[in-house]
Amino acid sequence: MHLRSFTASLFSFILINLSNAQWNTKDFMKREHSLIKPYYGSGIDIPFWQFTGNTIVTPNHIRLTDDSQSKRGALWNSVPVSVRHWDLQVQFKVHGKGKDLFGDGFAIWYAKEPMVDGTIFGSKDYFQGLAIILDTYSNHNGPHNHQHPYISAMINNGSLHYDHDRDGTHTQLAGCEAKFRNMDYDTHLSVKYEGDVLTVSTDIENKAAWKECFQVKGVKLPTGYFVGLTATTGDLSDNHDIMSVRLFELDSPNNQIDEDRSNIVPSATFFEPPRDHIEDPKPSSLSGIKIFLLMLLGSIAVVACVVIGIMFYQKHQEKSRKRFY
Ligand SMILES: *[C@@H]1O[C@H](CO)[C@@H](O)[C@H](O)[C@H]1NC(C)=O
Ligand SMILES: [Ca+2]
Repeated sequence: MHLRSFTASLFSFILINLSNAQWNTKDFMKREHSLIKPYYGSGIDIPFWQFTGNTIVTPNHIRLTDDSQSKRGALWNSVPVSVRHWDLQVQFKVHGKGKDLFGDGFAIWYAKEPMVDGTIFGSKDYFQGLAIILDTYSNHNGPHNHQHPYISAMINNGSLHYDHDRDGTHTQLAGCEAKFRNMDYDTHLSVKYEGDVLTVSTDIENKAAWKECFQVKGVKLPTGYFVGLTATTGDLSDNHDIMSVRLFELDSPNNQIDEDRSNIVPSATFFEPPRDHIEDPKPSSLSGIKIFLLMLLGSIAVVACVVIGIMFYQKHQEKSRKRFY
């Protein structure tokens, strides 16, 4: 064990015992990737962070969009993350006037290119990296396998397009429903990347505890990407507020020596089966046997009709004859 991690373990052991068994990771927090109150340093800049679009900084939150139409805001960390294993914890608040109609949502990024305007909740499509999307509005016109708001993860090496019409479901790794909107209390999300395992958890029920949303293994992300938060409104709107961002460095699992990840391409081994491929009606779904049986039934019906018709006609003819003679 390294001296540093030994000291860290010892320190956390003491902290756990001192603070009444409450896990306190403050000492692993990477200040250069975190955003906590007060946001401003000595000047008008937020140290380590850049923002753009309609983003507004107030003493209590950073508002990516307000509750009005066609807004777009972004907040990006200006220092690339060199830490290999991390836990990114975001305290946020999504709220607005809308009771049934609101949108569009926001995204948490670990991406190669920060501060690039685009169509995926305020950042670029065909991105490289990881997107955690908190989608509050269902753009899909058909039946849904899930409710909104919906949290999902997407890994991209620059080749995949996020399809809003299907709410990104055919490129997502995994997702979960999460009712995080219009809460009176604080809502939190954790994106943990440890080993090659991505775990997204929420704390949206005011229980001060993480609840797993999903976990995906086989996720490979390079070091040196940027943390970002972006949001958009369209015809529908919401306030998308960020209260704090904290990035904690985690020890490597099993204390292994980590391979160099600075030059790899983002990839994921497991994808969810695309929803729409299941729903789309298949024109050739009638098997041969079924078609044969249907045709057989049809011909029996036709024959029966003809036979009944002939019988009816003969009866009629007989009747006519009787009447004549
Ligand atoms: C990028 O991802 C796509 C789709 O997952 C895959 O087909 C392609 O081979 C990947 N390209 C690279 C360079 O990894
Ligand atoms: Ca959507």
